[in-house]
Amino acid sequence: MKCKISIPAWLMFDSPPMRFLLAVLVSSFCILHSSFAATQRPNIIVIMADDLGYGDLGCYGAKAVQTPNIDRLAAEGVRFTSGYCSAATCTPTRFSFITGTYAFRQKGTGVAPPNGPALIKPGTATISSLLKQAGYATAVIGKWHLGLGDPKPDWNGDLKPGPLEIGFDHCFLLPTTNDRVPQVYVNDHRVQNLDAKDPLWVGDKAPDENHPTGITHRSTLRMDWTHGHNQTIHNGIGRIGFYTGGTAARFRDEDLGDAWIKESNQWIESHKDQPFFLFFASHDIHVPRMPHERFQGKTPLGFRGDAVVEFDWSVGEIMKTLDRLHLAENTLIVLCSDNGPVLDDGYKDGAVEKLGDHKPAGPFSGGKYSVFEGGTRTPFITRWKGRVKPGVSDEIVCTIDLAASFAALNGVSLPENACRDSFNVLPALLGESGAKGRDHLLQQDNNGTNFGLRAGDWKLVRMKAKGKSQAIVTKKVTPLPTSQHALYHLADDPGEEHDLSAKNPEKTQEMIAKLDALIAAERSR
Ligand code: NG6
Ligand code: CA
Repeated sequence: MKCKISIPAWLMFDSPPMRFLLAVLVSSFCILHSSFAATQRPNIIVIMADDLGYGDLGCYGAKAVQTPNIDRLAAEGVRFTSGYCSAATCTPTRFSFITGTYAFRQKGTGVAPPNGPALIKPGTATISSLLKQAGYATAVIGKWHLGLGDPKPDWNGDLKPGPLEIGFDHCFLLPTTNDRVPQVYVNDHRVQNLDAKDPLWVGDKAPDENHPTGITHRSTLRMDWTHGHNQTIHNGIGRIGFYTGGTAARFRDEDLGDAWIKESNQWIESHKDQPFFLFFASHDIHVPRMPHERFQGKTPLGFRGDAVVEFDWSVGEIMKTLDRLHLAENTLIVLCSDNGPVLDDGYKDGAVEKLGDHKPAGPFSGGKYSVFEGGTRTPFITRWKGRVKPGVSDEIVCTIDLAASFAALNGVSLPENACRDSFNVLPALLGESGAKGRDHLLQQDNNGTNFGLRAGDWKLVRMKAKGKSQAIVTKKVTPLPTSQHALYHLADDPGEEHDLSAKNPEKTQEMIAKLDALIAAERSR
């Protein structure tokens, strides 16, 4: 017997009542889905300090300088004890942060000169292009130092390629460093406030023999130099490189911190209704350290400590803006540094004389320029209010991992040949219990001449030249390895003072082989 089921006409799929019901169901699913996605797609702000050491913040043990804002950020988030940048100077760390690829894999990524070309080629998948692809508004505000233009910057024309050609919608920049000429802001493709009648010229040789320099006019300087920094004088301070013109465009060093905050506040406010990614690249605490007058004298450490206070103020201003706009619970902040600390980096600013008991690199050896831990193990804090459980994490995470981790956060898959050394450590960044960070990390100096390799608690140091090439950058005297390779056990010897390679030949060989393989391979992801 056949059973015949008759469906009432209103239940047919193409009937008007059914279409209405389906439409209601689909749209409520979409609303639900998008609010879920919104809570999973936070705004992202990466705050990168310049030359800030592991021991320079209150929450990392500093006593001589107070950093209440960053301490609060740490208390509300995760403070990492093994957070790293990938290189011991600025340009390679920033290169690998943006590209997710170790800088030594591309030649010419050491400290960029004033007229250096754009180091990241348009078309490269970057942390910003990946987030833009995920629907984020993107901006970089502050120090760039990754070159502009090809083959060199056109200071009076369009400065491109630059950030806007690699995934940033907006940039407001200090083009190289504050100690390298020219001292002007770059707003998107142009030098800001440049008067066409007073063109800007930048070069590496004096334009004429009467050009005043830090050598010919040394007695007029308000901050004397100790090495380098004796070419063109601006704001009473000698710089690296030569320039003329662009007078109306020049900034006062004291005003940089305020300029970054003003621009950031405006940009955040005008993008508050969509996911945004801000790379906030402070010039603090790089030389010449010349914080705003209101911060000068705030610490017993001289301008180096006062610049840390200015940096802490900047972080506080960003936190205030997020609170005011009710964005703190929907914003992931990552605070990091581009390399370890240095005291005398070319100017007599009292950093050495006024150091007292302050330990810029905390318990570590070395600092900026060095592949000992002090060169790359730096403050690293994440905060996402309401999402990240506050605490302290010993997991190994690195600025190079942010590209893959943020892509994962947004469900964006990485192109096969992109971000070749960036690992997704998102669960560790979010402080999830049991989440693992990296099992190894390669550390490089400026040009990839010397290397460090951390694997678990073991650390291999490879010096190109025996017993040479480590400047003493903080007052801590670093015992130099007496052979090309040295092996340390970081859990027992965080200061890398006892070379165990002779006692542990097998471990040493294993680490050497791993380092060789990482260097030879084109990728580690
Ligand atoms: C060095 C500079 C140093 C600093 C560094 C780059 C001299 C003697 N030294 O060449 O002052 O500018 O480059 O620093 O000129 S970084 O943080 O941008 O990598
Ligand atoms: Ca730096």
